[in-house]
Amino acid sequence: MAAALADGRPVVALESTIIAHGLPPPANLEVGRALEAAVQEAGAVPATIGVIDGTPCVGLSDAELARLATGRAVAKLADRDLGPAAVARGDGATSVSATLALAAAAGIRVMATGGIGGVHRGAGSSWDVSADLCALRRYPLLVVAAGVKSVLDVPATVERLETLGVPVVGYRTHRLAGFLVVDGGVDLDWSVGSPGEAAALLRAHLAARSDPGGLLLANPIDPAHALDRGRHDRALTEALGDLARSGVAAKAATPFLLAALDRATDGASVAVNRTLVLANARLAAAIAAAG
Ligand code: PSU
Ligand code: MN
Repeated sequence: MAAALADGRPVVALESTIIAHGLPPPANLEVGRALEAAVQEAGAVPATIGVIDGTPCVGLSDAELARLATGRAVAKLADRDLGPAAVARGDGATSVSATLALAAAAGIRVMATGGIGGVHRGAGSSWDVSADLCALRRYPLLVVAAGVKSVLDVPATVERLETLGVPVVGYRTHRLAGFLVVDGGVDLDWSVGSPGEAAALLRAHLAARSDPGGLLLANPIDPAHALDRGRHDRALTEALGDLARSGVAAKAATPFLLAALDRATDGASVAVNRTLVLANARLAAAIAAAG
């Protein structure tokens, strides 16, 4: 991976929290491997990022990926956790924010995930806003995601991204992608239509400001594979009810909600999540290759 970067070959960063905490076993390891294969097939080098025995790894081996997918004591790491995790010498899966921090330090400019974190419902009193948002402000990468996870307060997340100065650009659409469903319910000012245009967007973004930070490219799921809107909304109501009754909060909230959606849809949400994250990895690879 380091050699690939040094040679100027296209590299795509992939996160490991979606593997360790976002998807159930055994689908999680299978998806982790499929993401790397998808990036390779699309002409780029995958760098799945995580922390092994406290050491950040930009480009996990297959054994390390399996360790994060199956381990019991794998911490969920945001960017602020990287120092403490190094001292504790434990294993950790990197969320979008920690993945961006390590990818930026390695010189990677493109990353893929499923749906980014953001403002949680009820954040007006809980103040639960994902570190993903400040990380998008901070680290100069283009992040391909199917928008914002639909369990969140999506319009509030879009407002925060505006305040933070993070561009949100639709891929072949002027509507925000809706994670498991096609439409996220928010109009976007900007759109690009091809990997080449997205690569040009990244270059222009990095050139336009002295301290550019990142940008979000929102890639909607193929309508043929999306979760049916009614089924999604019913499952979401159930999942949010489960969360409220459970008392689960803070960093456990997102994994809890994704698992609750999985239960409420008899596994359909996991299949859709797999499809959209693979599509994002393919698009990210095409953008990196076009850059
Ligand atoms: N996208 C997915 N599934 C996931 C995530 C993203 O399709 O599990 C993870 C990412 O690692 C993201 C995290 O950074 O969820 C957000 O967690 P929180 O809301 O606690 O910041
Ligand atoms: Mn949080």
